[in-house]
Amino acid sequence: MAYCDENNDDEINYNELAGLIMAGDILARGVPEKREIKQEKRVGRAQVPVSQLRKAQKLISERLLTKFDSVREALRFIDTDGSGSISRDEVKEMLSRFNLLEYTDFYTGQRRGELSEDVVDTFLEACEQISIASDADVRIDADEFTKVLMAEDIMELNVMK
Ligand SMILES: [Ca+2]
Ligand SMILES: [Ca+2]
Repeated sequence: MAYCDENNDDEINYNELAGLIMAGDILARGVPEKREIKQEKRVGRAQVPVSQLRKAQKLISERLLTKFDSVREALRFIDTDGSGSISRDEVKEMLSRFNLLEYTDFYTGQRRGELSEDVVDTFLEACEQISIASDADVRIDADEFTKVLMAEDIMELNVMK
């Protein structure tokens, strides 16, 4: 009672009540929301958030599997030097051709492409880890790239720490 009865007449008049309500309002707004910021796990040399790596793998496999009838066909397209394995440059070249790799538009100066260099590097790192795990050879062969493309969740391949 004493809290809102500003003129100490033991009665709360309209102004006093309004003042209290407004003060309450300000108080409510003034209290910062306690929000827990969950730190997302990051992986690879570039320390990319896991969600971005997952997104990259989904995007790349979706794009390839809509453009080509089979993974084999996609691989033939990516393996431009016909070496039977997929190099980093070949993957980047393919992503550029699909406009997936981030780049600056020459005419407008705008950034385009959905995947940053860091994310692509992390994706390639995952491919190489899978490649090494399967035959101790860093070169990514058809079976290994297929494994990456077809993975339901790239993190379940258990290669990125
Ligand atoms: Ca090649
Ligand atoms: Ca290999």
